[in-house]
Amino acid sequence: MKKGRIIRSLAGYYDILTDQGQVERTRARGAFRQGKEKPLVGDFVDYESEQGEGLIWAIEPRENELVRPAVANVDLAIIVTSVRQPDFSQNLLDRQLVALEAAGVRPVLYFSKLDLLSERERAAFAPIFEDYERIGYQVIQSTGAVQAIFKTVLKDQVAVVMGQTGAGKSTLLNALDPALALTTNEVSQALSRGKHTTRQVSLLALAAYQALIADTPGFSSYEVFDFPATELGLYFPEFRAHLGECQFRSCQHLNEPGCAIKEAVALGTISQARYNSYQLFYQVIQGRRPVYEKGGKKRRS
Ligand SMILES: Nc1nc2c(ncn2[C@@H]2O[C@H](COP(=O)(O)OP(=O)(O)OP(=O)(O)O)[C@@H](O)[C@H]2O)c(=O)[nH]1
Ligand SMILES: [Mg+2]
Ligand SMILES: [Zn+2]
Repeated sequence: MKKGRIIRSLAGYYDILTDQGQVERTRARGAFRQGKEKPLVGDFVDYESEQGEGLIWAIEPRENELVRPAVANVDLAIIVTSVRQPDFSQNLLDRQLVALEAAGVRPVLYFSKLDLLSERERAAFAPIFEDYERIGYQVIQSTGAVQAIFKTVLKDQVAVVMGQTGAGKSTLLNALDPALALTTNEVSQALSRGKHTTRQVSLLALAAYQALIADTPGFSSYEVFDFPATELGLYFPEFRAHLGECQFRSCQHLNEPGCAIKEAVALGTISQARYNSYQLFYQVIQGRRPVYEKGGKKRRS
């Protein structure tokens, strides 16, 4: 049995990077194809292969796992958010942040297309960037010294870029290493045809950064909340500092009296926009009805 790491999956085939730096193409054994557990890009696997034909036999336990994009065992995720084309959506950004916090993957925020803004428009974004920095997130702007900053951020890391279709994920990776030569596309075309320029997740070597990084297909909406509403507050890092300070131990920070979170919002130490996201996501999770599957197992829709 050999060991390696899945760096690409396409139409039932998995490309595995070996310790020797070679790539071997395999399939997954039947149990994986039928079962709930599926090999993911980033997985460490045990496999057999001979003359270009191989089978994955076992997946090693994962350190973490993202549903969207589908990757496992990453140290950090770069959320690529455009300020224009497509327009900035704080809702979409916060959804991705919550999903990453829940999965235990460290987020880094990259804002693209700042060059498309006038000076005045750019100034209007400054307080938004500061809010995220105050929470403790690293914020990188496309007009900054992008390569130098990412040299530090990515060193020895396994990372994934995620974000809306056309946000500029592949463009960023090409800027970090032109040798990648990833295909990028005009946003107008991509959005109007509902087309993704990047169609698969693949883990690429950024040699100059001693990093592996996954380019992924973008999305137009992001609906992944795989936990009960009562947990939501845990995935807003700026709330954590106040947990335990509310009058009621079970405070959900909505309408309860003596809520330390709402107090912090009133004082401005927690941003109103982030609190709005919290309220909205709470309703989204609560409004979701459990789906009963055959066998009486309960699953969230
Ligand atoms: N002006 C400007 N254009 C950018 C910037 N980043 C990306 N673009 C353009 O935005 C378009 C979409 O970029 P892509 O890199 O293909 O976007 P993507 O996120 O990889 O999109 P998908 O693969 O479809 O998910 C391309 O035309 C890029 O040239 C930027 O910082 N400034
Ligand atoms: Mg792309
Ligand atoms: Zn509270």
